Amino acid sequence: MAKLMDLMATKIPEWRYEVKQLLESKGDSILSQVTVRQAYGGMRGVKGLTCDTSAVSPEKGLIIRGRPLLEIAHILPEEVFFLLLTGELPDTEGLADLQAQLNQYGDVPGYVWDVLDHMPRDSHPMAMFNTAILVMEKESIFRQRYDEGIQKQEYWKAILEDGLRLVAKLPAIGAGVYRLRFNKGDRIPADPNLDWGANFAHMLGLPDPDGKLKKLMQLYLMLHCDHEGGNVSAFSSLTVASALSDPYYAVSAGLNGLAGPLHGLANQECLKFVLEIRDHFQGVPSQDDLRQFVWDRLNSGRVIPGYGHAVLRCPDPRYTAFMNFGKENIENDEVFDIVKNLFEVVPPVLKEQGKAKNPWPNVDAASGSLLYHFGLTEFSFYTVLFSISRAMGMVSQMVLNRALGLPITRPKSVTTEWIKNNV
Ligand code: HAX
Repeated sequence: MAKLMDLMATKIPEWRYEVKQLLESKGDSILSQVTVRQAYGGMRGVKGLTCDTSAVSPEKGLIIRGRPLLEIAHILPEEVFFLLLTGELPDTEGLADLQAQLNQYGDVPGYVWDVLDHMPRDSHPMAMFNTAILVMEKESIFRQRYDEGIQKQEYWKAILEDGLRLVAKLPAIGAGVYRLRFNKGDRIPADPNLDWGANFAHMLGLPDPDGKLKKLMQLYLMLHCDHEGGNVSAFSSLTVASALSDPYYAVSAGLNGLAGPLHGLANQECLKFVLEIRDHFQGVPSQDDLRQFVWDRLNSGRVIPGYGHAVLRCPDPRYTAFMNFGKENIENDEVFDIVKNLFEVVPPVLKEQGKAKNPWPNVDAASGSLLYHFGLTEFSFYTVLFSISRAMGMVSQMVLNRALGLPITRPKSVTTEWIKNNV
């Protein structure tokens, strides 16, 4: 971590200076106006917060620190974590240093397993995962240093210390939840010779004779790392963090938002939908049958999981990266074939229906079929995978927000009466 911390310590004064200059020269300039529709519409499109780790372009999708996703889809999750935090990819030494830290901090306190052991056996894996994070709050270095009177300028360092310790433990917690919740037997210890993503695959304990599950996990954990600051999970966690609640509280809060079916849980819903299609047609349906099935679902008032997005207006590059992996590594698989065919069928149907502003697939449309192919078939677990990765983005954003000294989040709400009288 020394390298990461040192690099950030050299960059943060520059970033602070840049923001100070902007505030001085342009502090009162208008970023965006808010309409009544937006106030009732989830603040969609309102430009009211900043995020420097990543940006989502409607036409190009995720751009991490200026790098379009598909240009860096091959890098390891640890590398993207370094990139999110510093704006630079690590050199060999920086990567080795970060990996050594993650290995060192990877052990999960025994009381976490005691708590999880006592949760009802039918608890959702996300409830178990988020409980594990919250129960570790007593480990927070930030809270301890805050109580001792740490200077505001130094907050980010303690947040980063907490964030690294937390991120380091998430693969072991995720794999532990998997083995406990789905009766897979004892937990499997980490292998110190493996990287963060491969270790997660190893601790799941699924057969992986050709190492493809490890490769898929590295890709999965890289692709889900961040999606700017306004999505439900990022915004929730940053709001909680802005009250100076420590990263254990704040990451858990964000992930509780990720557990909703319109957000991260869509990956579980999406595979459920694809399996429903396979079972209904006893295999891969014709394009015509598939089109009718999609229409029937829409007409019954349900959404097509994995399609549409609040910001994107193009196929999600994360979907494209997953499909590229699938096309290279999967043959003769009904579930993956249905996912491929849905791409041909769903966008024209959504366009014809005319409601969804974005008819294209999002990240969740493809990921489940790949996990399913490589033996991870318990789809209620899928959002935990998403969470392990997304925690890197949340931590990076909260470190930067504290480094820039951003204040507590507090937008203003108005009553319907106020709108009637004042607009
Ligand atoms: N199927 C059917 N209808 C859809 C749709 C879809 N996939 N996507 C949007 N619509 C409908 C909306 O329900 C809305 O209908 P009403 O006016 O009747 O409420 C209308 O089209 C306009 O919605 P929108 O402005 O295009 O989309 P929103 O910004 O409101 O919502 C969602 C974006 C992602 C929530 C939405 O597209 C959706 O529900 N998709 C299916 C679920 C899904 O895949 N979620 C995962 C998103 C990615 C993510 O965050 N992963 O974590």
